[in-house]
Amino acid sequence: MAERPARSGKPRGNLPPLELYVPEPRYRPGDEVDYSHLAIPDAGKQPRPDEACKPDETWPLCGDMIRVLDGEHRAVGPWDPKLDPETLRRMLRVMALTRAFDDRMYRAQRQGKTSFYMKCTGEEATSVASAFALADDDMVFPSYRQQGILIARGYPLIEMINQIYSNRADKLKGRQLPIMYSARDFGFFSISGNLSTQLPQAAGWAMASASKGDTRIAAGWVGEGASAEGDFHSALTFAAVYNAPVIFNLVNNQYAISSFSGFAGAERATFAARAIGYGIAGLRVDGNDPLAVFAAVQWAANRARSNMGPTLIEHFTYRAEGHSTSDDPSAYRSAHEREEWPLGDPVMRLKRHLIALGEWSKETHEEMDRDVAEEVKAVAKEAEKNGILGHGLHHPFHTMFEDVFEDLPWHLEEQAEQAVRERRIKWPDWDGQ
Ligand SMILES: Cc1ncc(C[n+]2csc(CCOP(=O)(O)OP(=O)(O)O)c2C)c(N)n1
Repeated sequence: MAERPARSGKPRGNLPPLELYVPEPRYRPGDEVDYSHLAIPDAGKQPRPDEACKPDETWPLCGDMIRVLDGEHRAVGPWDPKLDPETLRRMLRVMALTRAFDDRMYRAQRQGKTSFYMKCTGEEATSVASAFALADDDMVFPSYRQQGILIARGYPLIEMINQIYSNRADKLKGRQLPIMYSARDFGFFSISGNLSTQLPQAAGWAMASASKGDTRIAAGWVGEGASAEGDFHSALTFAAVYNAPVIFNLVNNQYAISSFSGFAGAERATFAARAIGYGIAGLRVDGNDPLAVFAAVQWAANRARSNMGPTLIEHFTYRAEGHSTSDDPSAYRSAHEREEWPLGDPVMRLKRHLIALGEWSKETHEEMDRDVAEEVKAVAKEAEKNGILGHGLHHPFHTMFEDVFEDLPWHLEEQAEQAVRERRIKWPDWDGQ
């Protein structure tokens, strides 16, 4: 019989002591940045399998990177979605508007008009181009960095700003953290701050859609950090088992607040590669190439809509700014990362493509930038008339007890009773429930 291990915790014989590996980011503040270790394939070289292919036929695309825009700003290869110039210009405008919106709201936070904001700078393509590839009534389960989807779907900017200011006109009555929008009529599920909940919800909604014989599909978004949550894995399992018509978008922007992607497993395998273990299709796409993002999401949408099942798409991108207004990335990463990022900027890449096509110019671009900045400024001023942070309570205090339960549960009734009794709140018609 084999000898039982000693209990002392000391190394036995010549066995090496066990060790843990702790990932270490390549660059810290002040470091020079060299991204030559990243394999960035040439645009146009990735094969485009049939949308009805077996999941494991997508395996090569889980390690490769789908790219359409080449170094000369031309659209090349089998993934070129061949969008007409008008659609390209609309896409560019929505991305520019999203960026202008982010810039204005970031400043508004610094001016004390709201407590919180999160930008998606550099990642606009992952939401805007995706939204362009989906049908407007497909249901989306976004995370907090997909404001571009709402903007692409034409949701009024003023509603977004009212929500950010938690003011009188905020449809969510100040009950959600700023930027946690909810827009049922736009097929935009309420944003939850709890990471990764989006994916099981998207899988569940897609299963319901299929079981009702509907034609709408679902799409969810998570960051690479959030993919380390159990919910991510439950969602992929359910979707695989029931062949749910759903797209899982994993936005790998390299960071989860201050944790680099290595802590979510990026050093071991690509995030797209996880798809194959679940038996679903996987694609890895240059997330800063709007045409590649559009093409990948369109592929996955066609696949889901024709009952060929779910797809996991890894959007390889870079979070160009801080995690949120509460974050200072200069404390944990090199400032050179942004300028050295080898995949460029999605807005600039689409701009240059349109110019290369002869469908755009430097001047029209500058004019558009002025227009979108003016548009956001005017809407923000309008929204301010409904109030901003610090202008008192915009919703009567007692509304905190309303709208959640049809009948107030006993413990909340007790709290409401106490609040009224102690005159801490004014509740004009209170007579107990
Ligand atoms: C379940 C859960 N755990 C932790 C947090 C705190 N938190 C908020 S955002 C964030 C980072 C998420 O990073 P990632 O998923 O990569 O998305 P990104 O912010 O980069 O878009 C963390 C840890 C949370 N909101 N929910």
